[in-house]
Amino acid sequence: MSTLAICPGSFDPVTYGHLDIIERGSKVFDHVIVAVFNNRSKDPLFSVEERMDLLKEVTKDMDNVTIDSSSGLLMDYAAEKGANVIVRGLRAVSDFEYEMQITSMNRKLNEDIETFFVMTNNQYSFLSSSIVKEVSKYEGAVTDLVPQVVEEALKTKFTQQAR
Ligand code: COD
Repeated sequence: MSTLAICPGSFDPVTYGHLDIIERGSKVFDHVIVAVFNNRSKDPLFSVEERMDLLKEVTKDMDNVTIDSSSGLLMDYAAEKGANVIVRGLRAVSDFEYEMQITSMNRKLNEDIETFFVMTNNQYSFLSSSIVKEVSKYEGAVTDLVPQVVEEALKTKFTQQAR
């Protein structure tokens, strides 16, 4: 049986932490769809299209990874795609409670789709899109945290906002 995994998230914007999880997932599962969800409770910096474009650029060398988006329920999306796995990253113990909550809910919604957790590389355990945006907003260097194309997109976005 071939395995199709969904790696869902906000990716606002994609960081090296996200890439670490996507890459690890792509080595284990036959195909990975990275799905950008339009989370209405968050106020995103980048549009869904901008986030997808950045993801496409930074995953272009991963042959079994594709980028998509959705604005519905994750489990409906996964079932529609015929996925058997959800891949989520774990940074620290602080992620655990939130992940346990959404995984339990997701399992109630569809118990045929399993969630797999991947522990990030230690060097990214503190890294989040929010931290990257905060540092970049005040013109701090985020070179070690995001790919160059993302760093440039952040600079452009904050310059536009300052006008
Ligand atoms: N190292 C490792 N993993 C990381 C790192 C890092 N430094 N940073 C982020 N990650 C992982 C996260 O753990 C997550 O697995 C993934 O990367 C994406 O992270 P984010 O922060 O971009 O995305 P989230 O966590 O905000 O995404 C939330 C969803 C969009 C998946 C969620 O809101 C959702 O499922 N929405 C759809 C609606 C739905 O079905 N809701 C019901 C859920 S009960």
